Amino acid sequence: MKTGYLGLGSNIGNREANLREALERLESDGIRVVRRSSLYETEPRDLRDQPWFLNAVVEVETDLFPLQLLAHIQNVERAMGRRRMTPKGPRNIDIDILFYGRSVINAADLEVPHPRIAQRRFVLEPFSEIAPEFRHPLSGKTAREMLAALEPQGIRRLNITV
Ligand code: PH2
Ligand code: MG
Ligand code: MG
Repeated sequence: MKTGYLGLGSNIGNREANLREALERLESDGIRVVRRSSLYETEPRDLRDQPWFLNAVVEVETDLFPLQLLAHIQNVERAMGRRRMTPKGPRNIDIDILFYGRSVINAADLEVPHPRIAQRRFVLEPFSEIAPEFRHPLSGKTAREMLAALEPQGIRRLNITV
């Protein structure tokens, strides 16, 4: 059994309903959601000209191996009608593997830890809420430390968990 962290995002349609539907679909044989952050309304990063996102982070316990977990996540995204669109552009649902235990994975279609965690407030704020002392396996920095080192970015915590 491994502990993993997933980042969820949506900026199209009913964003909150999309995140909740994704969590419901994620929970199945071999994967259990054990902690949930608040919802955060966040300024779009990378591609700036798109609607604001709702983001959240969850902790999961899973028997799946990393590529099995990825396949399961992609099935959920597909079941929710996610189409391939502009890279980093608008999407009704996005589920990213942030961490898989303390594993470092460099496969063709899966990089773990997610390579942009340390630059993203929309990941680090919800992540620090549920795992402030988790250490990044490569940098050795805790979630709290990575967050403290980051410049301001538009973000607002909603008073509800995902
Ligand atoms: N996801 C991206 C690109 N930019 N910006 C915010 N605020 N939230 C996201 O989830 C997000 C983004 C690519 O996956
Ligand atoms: Mg993403
Ligand atoms: Mg993704």
